[in-house]
Amino acid sequence: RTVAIVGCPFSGGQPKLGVDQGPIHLVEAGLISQLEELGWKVKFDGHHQFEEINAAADPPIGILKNPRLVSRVTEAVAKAVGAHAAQGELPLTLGGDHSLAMGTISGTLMKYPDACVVWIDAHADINTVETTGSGNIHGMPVSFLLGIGSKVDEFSWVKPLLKADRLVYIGLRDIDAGEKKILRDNNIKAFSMHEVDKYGIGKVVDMALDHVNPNRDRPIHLSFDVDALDPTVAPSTGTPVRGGLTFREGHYICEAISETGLLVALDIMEVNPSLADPASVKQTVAVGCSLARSALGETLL
Ligand code: DIR
Ligand code: MN
Ligand code: MN
Ligand code: MN
Repeated sequence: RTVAIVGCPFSGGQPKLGVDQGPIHLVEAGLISQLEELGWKVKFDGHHQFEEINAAADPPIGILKNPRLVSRVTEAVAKAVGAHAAQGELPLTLGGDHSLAMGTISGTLMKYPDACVVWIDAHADINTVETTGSGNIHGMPVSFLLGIGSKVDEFSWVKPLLKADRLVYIGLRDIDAGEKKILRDNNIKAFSMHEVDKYGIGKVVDMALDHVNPNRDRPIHLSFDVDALDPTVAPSTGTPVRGGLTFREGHYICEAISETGLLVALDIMEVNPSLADPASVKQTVAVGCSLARSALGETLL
C-alpha cells in the first residue's frame, strides 16, 4: 500500500509561530524511510506551498482570526487529501496547526462518506463562531465539519458531512464551557483523561470504536493532536496541558486502530519545534514519528 505524505507548514489557525516547521522536522527526522521500512510505498513530493495572504488583506471576520487564509489553506488541503484518497493512497497529513483537520477530514469524507473520526486531543476543537473566546480557528474545526454554530460565508466550501455519532474523542482535559454544552447537546461521545484513568486505555479504545464503528466496517480517520500526550512526553506544542496520555497510551491508541485494518487517513498535528529546548524538540518530533509508525502498522513484537 501507498502512504502519501501531505506536509502542511501552516500556523494560521493559532497565534504561535513555529508550528509551520513541524512537518519539516518530522520529515527531516527520517519519517519517510521509517515508513518504507514498515513496507509502505511512500509518496512525498515536497511540503505544500500555500498561497500567502498578508494580515492587512485578512482582517478578522467577527472574532475569527486569519479567516481567509485558514479557509483557503484548508480547502487546498481537502483537495490534496481527497485526491490521494481517491487514488487509493492513505494520506498522512503533517501539521501545522489543527485547523488543517477541517481540510483533511473533508478530503477523507469525499472518498469515504461513511468514515468515522477518532480525535485524540487535550482539547475538543469544537468552538463555534458563537462560543470561541480566542478566535483561533484551530479551536473550531470540528464545529465546521459538523455544521453547528452559525455559518461564515468564507467557509462555505466546508460541507457539514460529519455526523455527531461518527465522531469520538480520547484524551480531553481542557474544554471551554461553551464546548462542554456543545458536546452534551449533540450527544458527542468523549473519553476524557478521567475515563482513561478509570477504565484504562485498552477498554477506552474498545468503547470508542464500539461507538463510532460498532461492526468494525467503517473507514477510520485518526486525527492526533500531540498535545493529547502529557507535556512530559510531547513538550514542544503550542497549548500543553498537564495530566495527559502517557507515551504508551498514545501509542496504544495508534496500534489498536492499526489492528482494525480500517485506517484510511492519519493526521499528526501541532508539533511546534520552536517551543522548548532542543532536547524537548527532538523528543517531540521523535514521538510524532513513532505515533505515525504505530498507526501504520509498527508492532512491538
Ligand atoms: C481553546 C484552546 N479551546 C480555543 N484550543 C486549543 O482557543 O478555542 N486547541 N488549544 O488545540
Ligand atoms: Mn501531495
Ligand atoms: Mn487540536
Ligand atoms: Mn489540542
